[in-house]
This record gives sequence, C-alpha cells and structure tokens, in this order.
Amino acid sequence: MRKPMIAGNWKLHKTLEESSQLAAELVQQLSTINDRDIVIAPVFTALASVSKKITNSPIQLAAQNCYPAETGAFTGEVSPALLGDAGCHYIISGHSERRQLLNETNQFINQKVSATINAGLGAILCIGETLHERETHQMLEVLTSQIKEGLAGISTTQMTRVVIAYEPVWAIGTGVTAGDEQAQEAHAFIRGLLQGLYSQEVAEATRILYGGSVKPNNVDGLMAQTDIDGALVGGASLKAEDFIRIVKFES
Ligand code: G2H
Repeated sequence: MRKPMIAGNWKLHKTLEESSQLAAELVQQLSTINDRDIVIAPVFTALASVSKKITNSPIQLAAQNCYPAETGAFTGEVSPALLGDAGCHYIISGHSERRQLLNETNQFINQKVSATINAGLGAILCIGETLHERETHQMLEVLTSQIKEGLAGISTTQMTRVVIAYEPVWAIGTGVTAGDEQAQEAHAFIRGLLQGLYSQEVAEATRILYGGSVKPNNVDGLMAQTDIDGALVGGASLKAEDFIRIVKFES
C-alpha cells in the first residue's frame, strides 16, 4: 500500500513571520495524523525557521528547488546537502513554473533528482503537459520523455526515494482542475511507464501525486482514484483551514 502524501508548495509567498505562523497552525491542527505524509515547501529564507516550528510534529519540510552540485563556485545556488542541513526531507524538481520561466530541461532536472537522492533526501519530480501539447495529442509523448529523461540513471533502489507529481500545466493556478477520471488516466499511464522502465513492484510502490488547483472541494474525488496517491497543492496550501481540509481528505 502506498502511503498518501499531501504536499504544500508555498511558491514565492509569505514572510518569515507569516511562514512561522502558518507552520505553527498546521502543527497544532495536524499533530495526530500518521496515516499520510504531510509536507510543506516554504521559500528558502523560511526553511530553517519553519523547520524549528515543525520539529516533533508529523509535518516534513521540502525545498522548492536545488542546484545539482555539492559545493563550489555556483553563486546564488543551494545544494541538496545544505537543504538537508536546513531540515529538508524532500526537494521538488521540475516544477512547470521553472521549466517555463527558467527554461529548465529534463536533463538538468534529472541532475537535480540524482543529486537529491545522493544527498539522502526524497525527490519530488514534477511532470505535466501544456494545453497546447494536450490539444495537439503530444501529451503521452511529453509525459514519456519527462519520466524517462527525468529518471535517467536512477536505480530501482533509488526509486524508493522518488515521488512523482503529475501537474497538467493548464490546471496550475488557473482554478481549472483535471477531472477525476482525466487525472486518473494520466496517473495510470505514468504508472505504466514506471512498470516498463523498472518493474511492476516499483510501479506499485511509487507515489504519484496530482497537482493543479487542488482545493478542499475537489480533493476527495481526486483521492478516490486508484492511481492518485496524494496532492501537490499550491494556492490552497497558503491558508491553514484549506490545507488542513485537504490533508484530511476522505476517500
Ligand atoms: C501546481 C500547484 C502546486 P496550484 O503548481 O504545485 O499549484 O494548486 O496553485 O495550482
């Protein structure tokens, strides 16, 4: 059985004080939950302080990005090991905002996934097609290359540290969510890819999260789908009440 994961991606939101306050509220309301993983990804500057707030709680910390080098002349970048040092358990790589705004390629994202795993952390690899790719019937091809190239060189053993997040770009921050069945179809396809690349065992053990306008009113339907193992939540993770309801999904 795959343990569900609900991850909040705070993106570029919240000051230090606001981040600590939200983390404290989540700790208070979610302290008894142990049947699902709860992850939050604040901005870099808030990682260390949020880490202190969530100590001894079931909430785990994630970074929104990393640079795939251990150390060196890489001005402005942060390594997976330093993110681990700041309290992170996971690092998100391949978010569509970075693919689009910063031209990140599957190859670069693959280096980040690999560096994250080598630093002993969990990698959340985001993939997803744009509206144009979906409408021009390139969706399966795009997802296939994002998975194949994003996971190049990652071994079966290392796959225990990988979580996939399927985020159709047209559903991100738009208020448009993929329908439950539409999302399920994409997740089943991705699981099939993992089976082909690795094995049935790996495919069955790997968590595939859905992301893209997940809200309190649509999470239950999504989580009821066979191949949806959790959610990567953006906008709705910024408000304690909404994120708590999403974490407490019923399916
Ligand atoms: C997708 C998601 C979180 P939102 O980017 O990664 O954001 O829930 O705001 O669509």
